[in-house]
Amino acid sequence: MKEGEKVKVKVKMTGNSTLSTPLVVTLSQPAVAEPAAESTDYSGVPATVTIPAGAWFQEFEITATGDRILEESENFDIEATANIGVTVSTHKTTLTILDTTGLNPDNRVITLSVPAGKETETVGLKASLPDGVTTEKAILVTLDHMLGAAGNTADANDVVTMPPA
Ligand SMILES: [Ca+2]
Ligand SMILES: [Ca+2]
Repeated sequence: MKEGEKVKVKVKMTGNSTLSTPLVVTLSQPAVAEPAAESTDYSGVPATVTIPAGAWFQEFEITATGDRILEESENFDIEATANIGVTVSTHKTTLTILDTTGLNPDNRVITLSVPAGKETETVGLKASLPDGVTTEKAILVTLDHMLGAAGNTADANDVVTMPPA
């Protein structure tokens, strides 16, 4: 599922024979390995669902949170447990939330800005993501000094410290 999207989840009995009495199914979300979705990344998973008498499934809807956070595609598990007679039946399924923030190339632009500095002044160089976009993991920005490039009228002798490449 993509961020901002809703998906219907069906909790169903194997086979398609209908139930004579309602069946309460407990839903839990066991921890998963990284990259794991946090609880803020999606909503709509109820603690229980009841498959009504005369039916063999029940549905609910999960919404993946739309955000402006650059992150990995993240997983979460839903485990369904029900007591069917004397048997405890368990089934686990994995859902993946696709990070649409990072799929949009406009959100992956790094802008370098540096104020004009007079000789003897120290100026700070800032690398930034587009307005409102944040990242869940650190982004390593590699700098190329481009010494000698056309248009570069200063050279390494004009600065005391160079930003690390
Ligand atoms: Ca996340
Ligand atoms: Ca995102």
